[in-house]
Amino acid sequence: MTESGQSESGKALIKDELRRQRIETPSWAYGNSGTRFKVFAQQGVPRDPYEKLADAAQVHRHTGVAPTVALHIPWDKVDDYADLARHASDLGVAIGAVNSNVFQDDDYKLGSVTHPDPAVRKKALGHLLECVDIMDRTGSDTLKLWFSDGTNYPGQDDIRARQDRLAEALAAVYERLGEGQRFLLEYKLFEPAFYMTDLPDWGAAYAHCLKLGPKAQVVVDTGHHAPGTNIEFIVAFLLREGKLGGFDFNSRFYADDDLMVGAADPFQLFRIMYEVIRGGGYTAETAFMLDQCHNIEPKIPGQIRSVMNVQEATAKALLVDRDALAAAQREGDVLGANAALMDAYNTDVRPLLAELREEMGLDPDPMAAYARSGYFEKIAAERVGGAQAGWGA
Ligand code: RM4
Ligand code: MN
Repeated sequence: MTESGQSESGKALIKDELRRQRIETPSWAYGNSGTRFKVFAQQGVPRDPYEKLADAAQVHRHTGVAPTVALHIPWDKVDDYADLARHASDLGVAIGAVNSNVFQDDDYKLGSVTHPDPAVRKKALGHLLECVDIMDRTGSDTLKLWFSDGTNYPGQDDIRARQDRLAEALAAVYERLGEGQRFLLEYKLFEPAFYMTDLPDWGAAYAHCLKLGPKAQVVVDTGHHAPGTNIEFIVAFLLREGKLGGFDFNSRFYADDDLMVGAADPFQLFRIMYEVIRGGGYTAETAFMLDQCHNIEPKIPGQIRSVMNVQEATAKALLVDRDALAAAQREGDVLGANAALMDAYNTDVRPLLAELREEMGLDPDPMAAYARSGYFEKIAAERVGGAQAGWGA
């Protein structure tokens, strides 16, 4: 492709792959967010799920590859979900994964589905099942389960009993899934629990999913690991086992920073995308979702930039000369193999993506096109009054 030699037909194939990529944006990225110190309100922020979908539609309009929007319940609770789905479709998008939320209620102080009190566990399970009802009504095929469950102090609760309670709840949700529906189980090392988390890593999530069956898969949130974790290994492993359901993309410098994907470590994102492609995971089965918050930067452009970052990493991963890489690996040519990866990574794929966007009838520069569109000025003027949406609200 590279100006350095990729054939025109090779380039066309890469563009075809990029054209069919789908990246899901999260409804919560459009609302106000912040740290535990301060939420900085922004102008024009949506007041309800309908307005969030309208903002998400702008991201799709300018990138052409972001046609679905993840919901978070109860943040996106509405009276009529079929109506919300229709609204999405009128805007040219659709409802994606339904994210459950059993972490923002006083009852969940000591856990949700792992809580020592059966009444709290019942309430949490009720919410998860309600999320499947919402999937039925919106046509969503994916439920994303993240639990903040864990303990802060040694001895606080019984680690093993909590695993039993977790397994019981997961089995009940699995049972409730309909034809063509699945759940993605998310893990996270720590936070909000600081001593022990009930689903701290991919191994624990994998073991629970394996027991349940094919409708249970693991989702890798790139911000949920210890520093230095080799995430691409996890990706390769899970794909090989048929258990990688998708990604919550974001990037982090320290903890679960939820910054724009590809901002902190674009090389890591490239390595992940390479393993996805290598492992046959570049299909609709593997959900590429963003799970981000834009605390200080404008939100719609933050999402557009993130989508572009995923596209750039994907394009570079598609550029890897797999034959040359395999030959070098066979021959034990360490430097040659490393060079095959690095040549692709160091290629400037922006011209290729600009060309692709023009072929798709889009502006080659989505950031500039959005800025010129006047959408921000319009929402800033229109969305006055009412309560702005936010992840805490
Ligand atoms: C969690 C986790 C979930 C997301 C919430 C907002 O840390 O990443 O996927 O729904 O944050
Ligand atoms: Mn996540």
